[in-house]
Amino acid sequence: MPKLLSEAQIAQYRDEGFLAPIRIMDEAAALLLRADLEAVEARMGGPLHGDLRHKSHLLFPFLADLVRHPLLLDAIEDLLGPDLLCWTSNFFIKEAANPAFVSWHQDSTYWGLSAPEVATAWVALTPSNEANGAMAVIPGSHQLDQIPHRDTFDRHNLLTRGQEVAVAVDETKAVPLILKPGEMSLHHVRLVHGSPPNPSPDRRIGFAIRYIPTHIRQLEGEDSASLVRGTDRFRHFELEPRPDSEMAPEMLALHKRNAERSARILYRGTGVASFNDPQAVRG
Ligand SMILES: O=C(O)CCC(=O)C(=O)O
Repeated sequence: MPKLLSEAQIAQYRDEGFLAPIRIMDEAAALLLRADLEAVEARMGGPLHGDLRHKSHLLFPFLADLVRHPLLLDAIEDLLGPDLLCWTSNFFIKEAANPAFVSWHQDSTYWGLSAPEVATAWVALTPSNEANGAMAVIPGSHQLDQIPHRDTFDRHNLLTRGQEVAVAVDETKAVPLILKPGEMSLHHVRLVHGSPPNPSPDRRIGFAIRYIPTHIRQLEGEDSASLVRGTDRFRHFELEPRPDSEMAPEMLALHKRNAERSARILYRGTGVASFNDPQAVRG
């Protein structure tokens, strides 16, 4: 008996590689999360940047709660089973009237994970629609194997290497994932997806949370993750503690070490050393 999704939604995810929209909180609660983020940015004197956009749930309690949101985890459990790690999270913030975009890609390309049992919950903190650069997906493309990608390092591309699929994408098949604040989409790690720039007068903010079942391994080096539901009988990842205050010194140290480790995995073979490197366009 599934916990949140219907049998039809689970079948749709298996066949098409995505689901949207799924409401996990009301609009007011999502706008409060946006306010939490923007209060952090006001304290920092500018938009969240570099490393701080990744695994931010290790630094900010409101995001530690979001990656453990019970309804969200119910949906993920319906797809991946009861023992769940949050492997990472990434803010995808497109500023108002800004050229930032995301090229067509499969998430699996550089993540180094042992099997494509990885689901992303992309949680909308603002509307995400065709007017502000919503993510679009190619239904069923997750059933392809890993597709070759080329790195572009385009400075407006929000991906680590500006990677894009090295084959033609039939954009006539693309489906935009239209979300209101408090809704999420779910997508499979092999699904081809991307998003155009945001020409609108407001920011478009999505928080992408990557979940794996505990039996998955990291094949490209040491890695860590947060146990968010069930038990971890495998211990393939170093388990991360939950933060209880904002940017606590010990969590900042852990986050820095993790960022260095993930940069080694994600940028392997490129000469780029960290998410803060000027070439590391994401963030
Ligand atoms: O936020 C976007 O527009 C793209 C997000 C994305 O590529 C992802 O969540 O994997």
